[in-house]
Amino acid sequence: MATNRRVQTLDEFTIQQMRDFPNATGELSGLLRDIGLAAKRVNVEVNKAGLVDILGDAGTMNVQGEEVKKLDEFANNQFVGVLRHGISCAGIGSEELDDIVVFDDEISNNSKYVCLFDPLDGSSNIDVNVSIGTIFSVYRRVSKLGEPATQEDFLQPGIKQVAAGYVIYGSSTMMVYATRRGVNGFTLDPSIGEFCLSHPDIKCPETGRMYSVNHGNFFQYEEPIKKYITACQKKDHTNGGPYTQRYIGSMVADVHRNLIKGGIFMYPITTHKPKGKLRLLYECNPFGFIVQVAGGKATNGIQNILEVQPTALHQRSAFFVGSKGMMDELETFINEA
Ligand code: AHM
Repeated sequence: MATNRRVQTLDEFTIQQMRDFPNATGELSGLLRDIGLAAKRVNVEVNKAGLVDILGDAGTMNVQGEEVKKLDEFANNQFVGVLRHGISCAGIGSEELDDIVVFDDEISNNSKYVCLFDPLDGSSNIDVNVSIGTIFSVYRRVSKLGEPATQEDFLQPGIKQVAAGYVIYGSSTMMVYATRRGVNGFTLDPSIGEFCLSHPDIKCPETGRMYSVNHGNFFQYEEPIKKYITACQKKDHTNGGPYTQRYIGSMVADVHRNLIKGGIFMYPITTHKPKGKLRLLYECNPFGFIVQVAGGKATNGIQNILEVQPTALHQRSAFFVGSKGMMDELETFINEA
């Protein structure tokens, strides 16, 4: 079979990017490679999730007599494991763990970066075969090199991210990551077990026609949000008809679709969740960074999400993210109020 296009793998791509910076140490490329490796391992298990009934429920023994781990626990262990054994990461924060984990050894203490991640977001969707994902975020340490990483390294505003990305375990498995230079998407080619560049230089469409929000919470939202959602529904044929509502309840899948096709994703505060549901460090900041690098916008309803100074690892936040035009529209409703 003749191929007329040279496929570029994730490793080749990150190394090529590194070559543009003669002083680069390759640590970031190494970190992204480690994340890609953990993602491939998680992907294998996610693909087997439908077999859980025949292989054994989480927490039970499977037919081989091995204990079946919950997938989110498995995913967490994979990411912690590869980053601990790699040479590019001084410590991690995970949505699954109460505290940061500092890799206090000579090599890790000399690593420039720390990494925050949600190892398996939307995991309640696994049982019904809906796409789920991993979200990650990379910061340059502010603590002294040569010493163990500290909490301060993790509590930096999102604007300080060096890179952020996500892996979507969907109809195909993709890794999308952003640095300040751009957003690029890689699809896993199962025949060679490599992520291959499939979506170079992703740009979020200037505007879109899809809004993603949990409609069941409508009556719990604040007035400007209710008004904006109603306006999305009331658009008539003179302005292209009503917007389409799309909400899977798996943020990685919802934001990925809106990033590619244009749209807005909202998780506002509700009367039951007055601080919001999503986590600032593990969910909002990485997506805020990716979408803004791609030309979109992301806020907590008041300010750019990336400017919020975090005060706690598991801090929650309201979150609005998407195409610039739709975010501007939403802001007019918020500002009027
Ligand atoms: P999780 O951390 O329990 O998986 O929750 C995060 C998920 C997001 O992926 C998704 O956008 C949101 O929760 C859906 O919440 P809701 O069911 O309240 O609409």
